[in-house]
Amino acid sequence: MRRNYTTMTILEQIQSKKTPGLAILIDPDKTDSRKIQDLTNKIDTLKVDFFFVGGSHITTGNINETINSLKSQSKLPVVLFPGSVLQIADKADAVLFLSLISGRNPEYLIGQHVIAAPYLDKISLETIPTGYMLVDSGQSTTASYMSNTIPLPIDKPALAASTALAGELLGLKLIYADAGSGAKNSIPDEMIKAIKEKVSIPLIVGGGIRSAKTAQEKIDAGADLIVIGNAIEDNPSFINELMSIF
Ligand code: 1GP
Repeated sequence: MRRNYTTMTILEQIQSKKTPGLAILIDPDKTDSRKIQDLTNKIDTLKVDFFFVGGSHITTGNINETINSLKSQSKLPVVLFPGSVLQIADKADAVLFLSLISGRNPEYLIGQHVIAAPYLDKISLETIPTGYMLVDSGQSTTASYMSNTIPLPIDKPALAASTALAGELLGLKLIYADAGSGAKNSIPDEMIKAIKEKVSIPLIVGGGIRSAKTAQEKIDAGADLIVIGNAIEDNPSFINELMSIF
């Protein structure tokens, strides 16, 4: 069963954006309703586009409680960024249906998707086919460990561009280039430019962005949507700095 949309879908919102967007990544392990309230009080909802919710490895957090807190305190759409099928929740507005195209682990290219498909069909959640590319950030990340994949080398922009292009040719609707949560190095500007030269679908960039200057550099290089998690978790006031560029 497919949902009938009377308003723009999340994908259409991303595709039709004329200016670069910002998504705040909320890791259910590292938040609670008080922290979410503190954050939502600081947000100018005209400048933040989405909450992304998920993580490569969730232990104590609860996806549904996190979504409920976000929904009760903000009108921003909540998009799942799931580390596994266990993180799919029907209260979200959409899910990034991630195919880990930088890796060669069939479980994250198609396996988890087959497990999730009947449930996604049942709950009619907007499902956005997304090519997910992990890029080496200078240290091992939970995402590469949990997915058992080797990230793209940081100094191979052409390889990243070919991977993204293959994703687009396969029919994926978004590319998400991620250095991983808390990455030491963010995605290099040169790599972002190389990907943008090859693909026409929107490019999401995240991982290791800790300053407004770095976020601006990623936007200038061609990122359509920036994702920031740790830097805002560590210092919610960082959002004020970001507001000057979005
Ligand atoms: C991780 O891209 C996201 O998957 C965000 O990363 O937490 O380092 O901002 P950070």
